[in-house]
Formats: sequence, structure tokens, C-alpha cells
Amino acid sequence: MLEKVIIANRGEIALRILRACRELGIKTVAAHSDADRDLKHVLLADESVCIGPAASNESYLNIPALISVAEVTDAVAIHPGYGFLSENADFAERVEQSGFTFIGPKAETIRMMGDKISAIQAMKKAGVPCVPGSDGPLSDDPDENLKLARNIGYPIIIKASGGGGGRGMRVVYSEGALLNSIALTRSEAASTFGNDMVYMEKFLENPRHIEFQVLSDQYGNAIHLGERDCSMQRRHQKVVEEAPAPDITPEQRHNMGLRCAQACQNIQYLGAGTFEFLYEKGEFYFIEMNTRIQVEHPVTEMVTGVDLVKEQLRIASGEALSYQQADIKIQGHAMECRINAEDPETFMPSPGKIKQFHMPGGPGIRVDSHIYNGYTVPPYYDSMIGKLIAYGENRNSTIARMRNALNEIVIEGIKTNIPLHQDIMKDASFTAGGVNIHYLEKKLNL
Ligand code: MV4
Repeated sequence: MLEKVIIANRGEIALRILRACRELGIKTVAAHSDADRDLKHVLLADESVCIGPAASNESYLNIPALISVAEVTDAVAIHPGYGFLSENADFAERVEQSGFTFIGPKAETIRMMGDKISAIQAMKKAGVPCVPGSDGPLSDDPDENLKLARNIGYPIIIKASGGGGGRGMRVVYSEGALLNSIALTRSEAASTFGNDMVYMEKFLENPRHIEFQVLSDQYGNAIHLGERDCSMQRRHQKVVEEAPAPDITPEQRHNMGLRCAQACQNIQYLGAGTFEFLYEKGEFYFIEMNTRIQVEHPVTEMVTGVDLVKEQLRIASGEALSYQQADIKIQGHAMECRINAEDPETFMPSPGKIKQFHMPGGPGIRVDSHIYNGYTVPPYYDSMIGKLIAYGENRNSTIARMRNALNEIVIEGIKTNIPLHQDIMKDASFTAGGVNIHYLEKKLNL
């Protein structure tokens, strides 16, 4: 087992990684910015090193600083968490070249999945269903692109291969707008991602966003841990996630999960990963693969009983998976509300000192948060200050538990989006289950 790990992240995920390390007897080093000296995991870690000023690109994105922390503290591995450098292939490469273990897939896998066209090509080859589309980069030949779009059928969506997560996309509803939209998306991609490759897909108008969790070790073992429904989102920021996805049958789960696990074997995937799908009219369509632990990993942990971060650490230390596919059972229902330090109406960040913080509790309630009484939420980073997770034997009991927890939780001194979550938990369409990716934005703009 790894002796000492650098936690190259902040907030709730840094605390989550610290807890997993502790349980495995791994020493922890918190690499933190100047502004994050009072973060909970920094106070709890065995060692802590300041890597730079508050600004992310001088601290949590500072590759040389993070690698030298590993050198000076004699660590063996670096855990990137999510966001920041977690899907940066160059970082993974430089960590490995410096003699440390990057806790995640190999650099070339991160690179392949970061390039959306190569990700789709790899998945098609592995038998994972994708959205009907160009299956490769668009050429510069207008006639070819017009023909391609006509075959796919409007509306279509043009996406940047270097994009993802909602960046570099443009929907085209009619032929007249196609060529201009391709040119525009291409030039934006060139300046934003330094890569002007674009591709085309049939635009799905009202899909749900369902993703499958996988784990894969270096011995070729790969399993899936079911799916999560992440459709409750606003401007590509997830708000509520749940597992299992409403109305997905055990057969669908088995069929799609197996394909994802087999795809992992095909590409020699290593570690934890997530296959992102759009789901519409009973069909799954692969769109992207995420090569990191995700914010919403706790809902999968609650319904499977698997500690995904501990599995990441075990895989990185060269161990085989602790589970076989037959061991994975989806039991009960879990939901996660992302708690943000933001104005519930304007969504503007609301940093500041937390005067009162009382956590909810009781059966089936988990709070993954680094905040505490007197902690000051800094203005420099993402506004998420924690995740409230509820678990119950079925979806309705889980919603009831979440409602109670949202009424119990106290966070004073800053504004939060708790009122939005309380509203969602009473919303008829949400409680019926299966809303699509546009639901929340439509509800909020009404
Ligand atoms: C799509 C789509 C509809 N049709 N692709 C947005 C971010 C990135 N994950 C891909 N996204 C989409 N791709 C096709 N062919 C709709 C979206 C989309 C979306 C997807 C998942 C969750 C939220 C979303 C919000 C807006 C658009």
C-alpha cells in the first residue's frame, strides 16, 4: 500500500481523500494555497505544504510546485481529486516521469478521453452505443458537411473535440446555418482549446443525463457500479444527482454496465472512471468519458457499499480490485444535493465567514463538507461548500429524508442554495422522477 500521498486539491474532496488515506494507513500531505491554510484537511493532514498564493493557476494548477511537494515530503503518489489538474494528461505524465504514482489512469488514456473524437472512436470500437454523427473530425469540404448533416438529420450539434462539459458546442436547426456554425465553432475551438477539430452529432432535444461508474485494475479486471442520473443541472453545473436512475431496469443496467466494463478492458483503463450517456426514448448514447473521481461519487457509494476513493488508492498501489462484478448489488436509493455558497436567486457566489453551522443527521444522512463554525469561505474558488447525501430503502423515503435534512441544516453568515434544494424536493416533476436536462432551467426561468 502507498506510504504517503499528496492531496493536490482543496475543500470537501481533499477531506474525502484524507479520510480514505487514513483508513488505509496512508500518510497524508496537504498541498494548499496561501488562502487555504485553515481548511479542515490541512489541519488534519500529517503534513501540509503551502504551494503558492490563492490564485489557482499559481497554486492548485502549479505543476512544478505540486511535484516538488512530493519530492520534499518523500511522498510516493499524488491524488488530484476532481477539477484542477485531475484530467490534465501533461500533469499525469510529469508526475510519473518524476517517479511518483499519479492516482488515476495513464496519461495517454487521459489524453485519449480528453479528445472527444478519439473517445467516441474508442467507444464505438468497443461496442458502446454513441450518438449518430460524423464519427470523426469534420473536413473543410462544405459539400461533404452539408451531405453529412442531411444524412444525420437536423437538428444537429457541432462540438469541439477539445471541449467537453458544455464548452465549444453549437446547435444547428437548419441547413442555412450549418457552414457558418461549423466555421464559428472551429475558430472558437482553436482559440479556446488550441485545437480546431470539430465533429457533428444528431442533437437530442430532451435527453436525460445518465452516467455509469466503473473501476478497473492493472490486471485487466473491470467492473461497473451501476448508474447515476445527473439531469437536474443548470448551465452545466449539476445541482442534484441520484442513484439508481429512475425507470432504468436491472436488465438495462446490466447490459450497459457490462459494455462499459468491457470497454475498460479494451482500452486498458486504470482506476475509477465514468461513462457519460444521454438517455432518450429508452436508448443510451455515449457522449464523453471522465477519467477522474466525480463530485457525485457518494450516491454510488451509498447504493453499492463500495468506497470508491479507497478503491482508487488500492488500484494505484498495485492491488487487484476488491470486488468482482457479482459482488456489486444496487441496494436502496441515494440522492445528493450540492450545497453552494451562492445567492439562491441570483446564483452569485456568497463567500464569507460562517457564523453558525449545524449538520443534519439521523439514519441515512451523510454530509461531505469541509466547513465548520468560524470557517471563512474564500472568494477564489468554486462555490460548492459541501454535499448533503440522503440514503433510503426507496426513492420516496430518500426524498423524505432529504427534505428533513434540508430543514435541519443550519448555515448562517453566508447565503446558500438550500432554499433551491428545498423547492426541488417538493417539485412534482422531480418527485415523479425522470426529468430531463432542461427541466431545472425551464423551472427557474418561469
Ligand atoms: C449533447 C446534447 C444533445 N445532443 N449532445 C453538454 C455538455 C456535454 N456533456 C455534452 N452536452 C450535451 N451534448 C447531443 N448529441 C445535450 C447536451 C447538454 C447536456 C448534456 C448533459 C447534461 C446537461 C446538458 C445541458 C445542455 C446540453
